[in-house]
Amino acid sequence: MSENLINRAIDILDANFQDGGFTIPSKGLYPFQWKWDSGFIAIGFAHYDIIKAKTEIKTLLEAQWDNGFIPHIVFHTEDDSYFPGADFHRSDLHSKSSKKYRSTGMTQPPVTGFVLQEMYRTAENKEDMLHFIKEHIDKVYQNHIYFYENRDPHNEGLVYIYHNWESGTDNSPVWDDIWKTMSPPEYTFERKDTTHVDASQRPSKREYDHYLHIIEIAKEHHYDDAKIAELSPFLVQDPLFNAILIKSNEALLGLYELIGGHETEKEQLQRWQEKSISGVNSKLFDGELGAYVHYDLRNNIPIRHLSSSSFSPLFAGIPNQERAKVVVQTMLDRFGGDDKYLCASFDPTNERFNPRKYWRGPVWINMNWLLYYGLKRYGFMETAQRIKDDSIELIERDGFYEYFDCRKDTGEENRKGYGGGNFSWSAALLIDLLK
Ligand code: 9WN
Repeated sequence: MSENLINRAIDILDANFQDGGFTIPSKGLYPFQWKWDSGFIAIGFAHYDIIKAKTEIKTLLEAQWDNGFIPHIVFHTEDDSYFPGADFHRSDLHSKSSKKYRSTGMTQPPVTGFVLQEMYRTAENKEDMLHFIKEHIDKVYQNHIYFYENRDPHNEGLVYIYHNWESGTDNSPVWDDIWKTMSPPEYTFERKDTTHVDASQRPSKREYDHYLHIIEIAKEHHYDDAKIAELSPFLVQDPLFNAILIKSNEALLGLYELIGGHETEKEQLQRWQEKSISGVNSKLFDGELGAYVHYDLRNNIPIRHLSSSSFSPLFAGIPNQERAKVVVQTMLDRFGGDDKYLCASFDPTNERFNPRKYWRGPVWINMNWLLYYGLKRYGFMETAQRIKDDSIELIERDGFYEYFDCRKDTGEENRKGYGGGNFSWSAALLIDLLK
């Protein structure tokens, strides 16, 4: 039976792989290459088609800017079925943007470091994979330099995101308090997402006004990082983004060790690690809530809500064992009732929770995958197994959706899968969980 599921997943990934050497997240809804999707997809490919896995990462890194930045969407093709597209984002405004590929001027969680490590772990031909890693690792390291040099204005070891799309958790209720501090114009534009997916499962028009407004401000300043840090109404230190950076630092350290030499890079990575781990623990851990929270750097205030991102530091080994126990207990108490699948993207006990709306409650397979490895890392084997079983059960029941209802009994209909169908990272990470 798991063979059957794996075969279905392979069919989806192969169908979503494009001639240009990249994989779309979901046909219709997302027609380009996305940064963190690309990484998760490569992890899946590595299990059965190492050439596609390598191509995916190579293509992404080809779109890197001269300052080390890797954009969140690379617009490889002309396609007006997605909004906002290349003409809106105008990456050409930045003097160091890629001359070859049009892209957005924002990024996404820096998964590529740990993805290279996962590809090495999975590859049968280690020598060949090490050769590939040697060719590409410096670009990933440059991407980390970009973050530490441009996104940490107070030198705290914590990098900021300047847009909710950079978090990957687009319409999380965590941002609601920030939207209250802004009053963007009511833009006129044509949404495309709601032609593919029921509007009740997507962000609202007003939320999109906020999303576009932040980009307009960044564009006015030609995507200059210093100006963005000074002026963006959205400036957040995100525990998920920082945990992923830390996990990728750790992976780069291990890979440079394997390659040999590279003392300067290793020392730098070590210094970043110490600073960032202590930064996340001292600034983003909320003792009362028993987990990590976001920090609003623009308004200098912690955003005291629990989301699946609150537990993601487990993935990067950030808490000590004692604190990890507290974090897992919080997850089980607030998100883990017998009536629920793990792990809701937002606190089910909070009034802002919505089990069908995107990042406001549904279960996401990429988050479950991170949490699974995080739980295993600390030896919470029972909870790790539960999160793995829940992920498989949801996909098996309803298919390879983008996100799923966390309630075992929805009380109305029994459907649990929402958003885009035949979703690439759900397929890719399921392969990894089952292999
Ligand atoms: C904006 C591609 C991306 C994911 C994000 C997810 C969604 C885009 C959108 O789709 O965001 O980046 O248009 O809604 O939230 O995590 O990378 O799958």
